[in-house]
Amino acid sequence: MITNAEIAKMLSQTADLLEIKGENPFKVRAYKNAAKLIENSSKDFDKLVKEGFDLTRLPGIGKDLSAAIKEIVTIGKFPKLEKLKEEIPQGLVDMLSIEGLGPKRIKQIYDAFHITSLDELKKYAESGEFDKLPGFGEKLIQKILKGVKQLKKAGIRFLWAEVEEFAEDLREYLKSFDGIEIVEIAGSYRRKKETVGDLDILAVAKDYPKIIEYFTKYPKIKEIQSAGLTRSTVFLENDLQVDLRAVSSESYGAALHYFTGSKSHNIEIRKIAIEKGMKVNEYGVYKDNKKIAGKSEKEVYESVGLCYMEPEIRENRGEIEACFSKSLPKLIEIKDIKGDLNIASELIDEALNLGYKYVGVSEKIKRDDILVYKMLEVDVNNFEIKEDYDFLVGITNENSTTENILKALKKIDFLRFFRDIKAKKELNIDYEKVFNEMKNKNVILEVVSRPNNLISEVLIKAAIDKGVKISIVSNAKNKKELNFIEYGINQARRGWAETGDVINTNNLF
Ligand code: DGT
Ligand code: CA
Ligand code: CA
Repeated sequence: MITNAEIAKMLSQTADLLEIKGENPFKVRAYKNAAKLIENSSKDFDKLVKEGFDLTRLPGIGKDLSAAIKEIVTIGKFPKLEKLKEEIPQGLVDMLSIEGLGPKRIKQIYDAFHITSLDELKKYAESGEFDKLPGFGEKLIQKILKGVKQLKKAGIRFLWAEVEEFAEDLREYLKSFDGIEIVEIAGSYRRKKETVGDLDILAVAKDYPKIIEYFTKYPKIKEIQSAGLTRSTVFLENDLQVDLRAVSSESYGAALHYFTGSKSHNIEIRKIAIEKGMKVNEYGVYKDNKKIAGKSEKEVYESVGLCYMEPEIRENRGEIEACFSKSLPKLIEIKDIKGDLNIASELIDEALNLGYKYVGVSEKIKRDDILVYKMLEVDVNNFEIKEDYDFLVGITNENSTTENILKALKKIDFLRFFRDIKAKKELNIDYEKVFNEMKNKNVILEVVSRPNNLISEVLIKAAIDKGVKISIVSNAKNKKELNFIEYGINQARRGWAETGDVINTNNLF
């Protein structure tokens, strides 16, 4: 399912890129108009296409655009746009998101100086070169410089686990403010997303301006970008951006809902409210201009006829439909975990201390107080088994192919997928085929909890939907890393995992 907004965005991006390329202005205009038409239409274009509606009957939609829209709906992306993105230097595409720089000005700058990166853009803007260009005044140049700065910061994302310590320390700091009522960290941090762009903190306090002032005195702040009466943005020592908003307790629930996101979840909720003649914003839920909810999140959801949804699943991936069909998952929790099937052998005593009933290690060890399984790890690309084992764990690496994996699935009991989040590297395989075969052969998906190696929640969900079971493991090499399991659980929750989907929640294993 693709939304009108998403289709419109692809078409308008295509128009921008065509314009930067210097394409025929009529063509550019046609794409822009189509984007506007779709964005403002009350009809669902995804549905229109699927019902076989003849799009050329709409004003301004010719044969080419009709084919383009059909392609977008059918395959979820627009190949022409992908191709344009490949042709046009990334720097120029990035410049489009700078306020004040549209395709015309970007082309103007490119034609004059052949600039293709943000760094060059900054250099030229600072050196006064742009003064020579018609229409480039001091105000615009300052805007461009501010935009470059923001864009560069926006590019940095942190692993959730990397910001945890900072976030929790800051939470404690704010909680110690005199007169504080509530502190909550919303945004992607609350949704436990594997990476976090910035922190969005909400505070309810009797004295608004004073909490802002107190916040800006947090010792780990490197730079204060802004500090107003009710909101402030700062950068911490590690370059992490933090936004703080002071809100009233009357609208706390609405603010928490709004700033927890995700944006696309919020948009869907607002649509549902509108259908019922209501309005939802960060201050509350309104009907006939009267506020009917806002104090708690639960109230916000219920007032528009929806169920409360856990932050981890607020990604517009079917949670709203699941609420309507009463099939929302009851997400797994840390207390459900009964064992950890991937730890270093030296950690068995620690695991016992955690209350685990069984563990998996790489050696054969016999103990009376805890069940110890020998997990033999093999490279799926090529392996021979020469040892005894209890379970065989197939390990993939960057070069593993669908074929390698399908072959290995005949022998292995567990499968671990390669992923390096920071390096943006992951397997390029046919996951659907692999999950189907895992289900057939009863092979368990091993979810490694190392923050940089977490399998994506989308894949966890897809595997579970096929009936594949998962095992959440810490992969701990030392005592501290046994707690990594929390990250794996977060990701599994984002993948809609329930206790029954996770094998190491079971006592009898
Ligand atoms: P991040 O920081 O990139 O990891 O992701 P988020 O989800 O924390 O996003 P952020 O920090 O830009 O905004 C925090 C929340 O505020 C977001 O999840 C939803 C809400 N929000 C921000 N902008 C918009 C918007 O334009 N429309 C709506 N409906 N909600 C928004
Ligand atoms: Ca955020
Ligand atoms: Ca933010």
